[in-house]
Amino acid sequence: QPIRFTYADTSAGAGPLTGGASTAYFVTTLSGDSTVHEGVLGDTLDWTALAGVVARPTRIDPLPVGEYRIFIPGVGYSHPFRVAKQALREAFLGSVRGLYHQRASQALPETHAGEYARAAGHPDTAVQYHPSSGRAGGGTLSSPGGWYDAGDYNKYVVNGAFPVGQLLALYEDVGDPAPDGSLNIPESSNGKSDYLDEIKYELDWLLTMQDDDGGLFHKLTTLKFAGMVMPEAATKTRFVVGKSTTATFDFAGATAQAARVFRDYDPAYADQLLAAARRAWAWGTANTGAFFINPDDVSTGEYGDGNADDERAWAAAELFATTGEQEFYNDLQANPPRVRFAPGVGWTSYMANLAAFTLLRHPDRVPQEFLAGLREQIITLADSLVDDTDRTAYFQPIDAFGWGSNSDVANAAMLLAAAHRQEARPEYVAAMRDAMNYLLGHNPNGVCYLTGFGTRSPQFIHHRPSAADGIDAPVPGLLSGGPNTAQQDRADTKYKPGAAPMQSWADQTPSYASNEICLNWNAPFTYVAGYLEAVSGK
Ligand code: G3I
Ligand code: 9MR
Repeated sequence: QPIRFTYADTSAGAGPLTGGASTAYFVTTLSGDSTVHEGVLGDTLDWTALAGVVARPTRIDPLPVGEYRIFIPGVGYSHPFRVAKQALREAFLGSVRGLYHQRASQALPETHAGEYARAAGHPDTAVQYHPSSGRAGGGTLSSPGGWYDAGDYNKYVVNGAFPVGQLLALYEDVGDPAPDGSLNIPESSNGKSDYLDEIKYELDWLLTMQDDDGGLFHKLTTLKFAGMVMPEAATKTRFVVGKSTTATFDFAGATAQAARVFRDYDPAYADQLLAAARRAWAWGTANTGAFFINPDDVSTGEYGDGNADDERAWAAAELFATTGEQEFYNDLQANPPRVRFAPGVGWTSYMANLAAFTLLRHPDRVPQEFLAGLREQIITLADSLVDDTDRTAYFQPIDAFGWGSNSDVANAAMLLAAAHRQEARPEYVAAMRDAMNYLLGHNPNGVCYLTGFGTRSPQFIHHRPSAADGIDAPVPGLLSGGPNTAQQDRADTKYKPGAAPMQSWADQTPSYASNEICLNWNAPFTYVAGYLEAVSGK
């Protein structure tokens, strides 16, 4: 297996180097006692260039496994960095364990959660129906479990189903990335994949959110966001709110895909998932315009989207890949997935990409001309992303930084992986690594955005348990949203004045617009880390 550089965790504080001429740099052992490589920086004498030199794996010969630093005379030493086989394995597992820490309705014992052990919160066994659900007065809903969406304690069907789809995509693309025993979760040693065990925790909850008519309630939430308290202390009344076309199609997509993936794990469960997906599909196609908007008395996450074409395409793609039935293919022809990458616009359009990934994954089922069109869309987009990583500072693929920009970086890398599965060109993997390096520290904030990993990582994420648990370090394995030029939280957050777009990030608890964590940001990170691990050495 070749050994590659990863995570050149350079310090943002170092500032530009001065001087006009080329400068020597040295890669040293951790102690600085011996030099294992030396080279010369180019004319652009700043940390961008320096980090670029070390992060581009092709530029210098691989070093033996170990820990190193970079030394520049007159500047000093970089943070230590590691050269390792399976360099991403721990971060990958950590990001999945991050989901375990998000479990609602369950106590996390010390055996699994270590110092982050906590009491159960939000039993959600008797949730009120909000009038917007169409079921007011009809008793209560039992809807326990699932993962908290983010730094808040609410549970949203759209943003539960979508990340489940991204996580299942990894399982389908590389095989089980976290077999039994690898995650130290309560289900470890039940003889089944830990990865699927963890995903099932969310699927089980999603299943409870399906109404008798097949439609999906949009979310389970308090009326307002809770204070920054531990789960068990956040006891305001929870409501089932809304019923929407987007939630329903997303649910159909995730459950139809899960029906395929969970077939070997538990055939009866797979049958249940598929039946639920079919009922959701029927409701969605009969109710195409039920777009969710927060009712006046509800101010929690909206996950609104006035266009369900991509959700519908995703649902149809999964149902078709699972069943092969013509009805779903006909729908795809009428509403083909439009592969899209739009950093800064948010997550709303990425379901179409999941549709395309799935159809390309099942070429035996899908007619060739349909596949050819999808393949071309993905290759064209991936090629432009490769160009972008060459052009942009820090070799990351985006040039607009909105809410959750780190997930845009990871979603770009998912597209690169999809292209790589079509044509195994090394530049796709190289660009994926660049994206991963950016997330793990090769960025102008000099920070590894995954909590608990790297030399410097966020300490003050907008995450209620992390803020309230009395432990200095945040819950590990959670990806900070990342730089966001819109700074919607600027009233509560002190951003660096004049920060460049890529620096528009604040490691401050109140910064919900740059430093929250979220399921649909962790999931593509998990995918990319898992994919890179799987192809490393191949
Ligand atoms: O699309 C526009 C873009 O055209 C414009 O240039 C830009 C500049 O203002 O704004 C873009 O829209 C923003 C969108 O995110 C995409 O970045 C909205 O202003 C912004 O309000 C929106 O933020 C969403 C946020 O909820 C607030 O509703 C995020 O996408 C979404 O990820 C986030 O999700 C929250 C849940 O509601 C609650 N749970 C936590 C979760 C993560 O913060
Ligand atoms: O804390 C909330 C966070 O979990 C949400 O993702 C975010 C989405 O808008 O909103 C946060 O709540 C803030 C609210 O929107 C505006 N006032 C400050 C709140 C945080 O203290």
